[in-house]
Amino acid sequence: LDRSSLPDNFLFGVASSSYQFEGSYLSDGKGLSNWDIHTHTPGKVIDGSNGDIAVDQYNLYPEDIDLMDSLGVSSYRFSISWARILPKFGDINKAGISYYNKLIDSLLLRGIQPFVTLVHYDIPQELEERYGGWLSPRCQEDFGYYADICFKNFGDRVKYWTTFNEPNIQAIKSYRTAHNMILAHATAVDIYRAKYQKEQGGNIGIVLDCIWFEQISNSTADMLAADRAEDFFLNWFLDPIIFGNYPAEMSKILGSNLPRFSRNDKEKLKNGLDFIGINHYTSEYVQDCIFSVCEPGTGASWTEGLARRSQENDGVPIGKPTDVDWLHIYPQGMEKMVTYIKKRYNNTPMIITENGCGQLNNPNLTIVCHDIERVEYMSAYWDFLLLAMEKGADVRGYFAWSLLDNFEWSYGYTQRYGLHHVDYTTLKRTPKLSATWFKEFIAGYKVEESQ
Ligand code: GCO
Repeated sequence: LDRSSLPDNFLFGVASSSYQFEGSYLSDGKGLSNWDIHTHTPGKVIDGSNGDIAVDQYNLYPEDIDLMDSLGVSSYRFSISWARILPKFGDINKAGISYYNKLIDSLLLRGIQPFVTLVHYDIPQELEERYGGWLSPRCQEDFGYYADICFKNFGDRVKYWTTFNEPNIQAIKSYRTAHNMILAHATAVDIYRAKYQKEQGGNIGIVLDCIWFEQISNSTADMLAADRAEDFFLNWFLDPIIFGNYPAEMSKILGSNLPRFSRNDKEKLKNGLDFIGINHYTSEYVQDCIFSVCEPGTGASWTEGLARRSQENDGVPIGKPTDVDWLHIYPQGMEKMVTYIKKRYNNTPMIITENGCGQLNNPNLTIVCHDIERVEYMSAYWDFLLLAMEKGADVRGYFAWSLLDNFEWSYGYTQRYGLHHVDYTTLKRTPKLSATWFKEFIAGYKVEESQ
């Protein structure tokens, strides 16, 4: 590893999200979120579980901050629960504001920068019921209203904001949803820039799921297909937010199935972020495919953009398989992904907002805590991240997913991503080998910096 390539003030962090961590889903005036309703619907989560308690960070945050302090991280990425701040539309819940104030102040006391996501999937159920959530353009104004409250109450201390976590996953089946989210992002960024940014001196960005698409052969057709796959997955969001419109190839293929931005929208959208948040875990192969097989316009499906995505080539997986079906260890993808984004978006500052590896549940604590695979994963991905940075990529931070094992959406508690093990009966946290590794890794950099 070449440690000299890291900039000053590089953020070393761990990441989390409100629904996956907080629990206390009815405490202190919180309203119900769409995820509260979703997980309480039978059949939606494979082990029938939910985030009612999750890992109880709402109550145990002081202990979790001790763990972060012991790791030596300089930042904590968490999301705010919109339904905790605005349980009923229009009315601010003071207890919700006060919870995040306590969390932020306790982090800062230990020298840990809060890095805040406004929406990490969970939104008030009320918005779903009133107009279908992100399916309606009405969400843009409501999101702006919520974002404004957050900037106003927390922005004196929060210097890193992101509007959405992985909207490209959330909107995967709907161009209309994506369109509304892109404009909602721009609405929040406008408010931040006009009212708060100068005085508060922070940065605002968005977090996308970034799968590296590797062309399956050297042919030009497959090369172009891999480009199209990225257009239909990542550039779908980043092009409008940075350049003011959807990727040209995407508009060409989808025609009138793709919503349009007005001239005003385009002006509002351009240069709409200060940094790009990259969640990178895995890579896939892409092969050119023909129209009749692909049925474009039906939503961002596995073969969209006339590009067939797969995890293997002739039966050989793209990287070492893990316990998680969609996650293969292909660390080269980190360098390729970062270099691709650097080139396409003129080296806009980038932050790795998530990187990590899942393990299946195992009742044996010793086995789960001896997570050699996660250590190998992180250290290999770091090698390739450093390579990209040595070649000039402007990467300003790295967050491991996650601080703790937690509620993994439709997989419930069957998959563990934590640097610390959580016993879901006692809620006891136990460091895994990867926690020790990350701590030593960060410490190595600190020693270097002070020499
Ligand atoms: C996501 C979220 C995380 C996940 C993590 C592991 O990617 O859906 O950002 O909440 O838990 O990525 O799958």
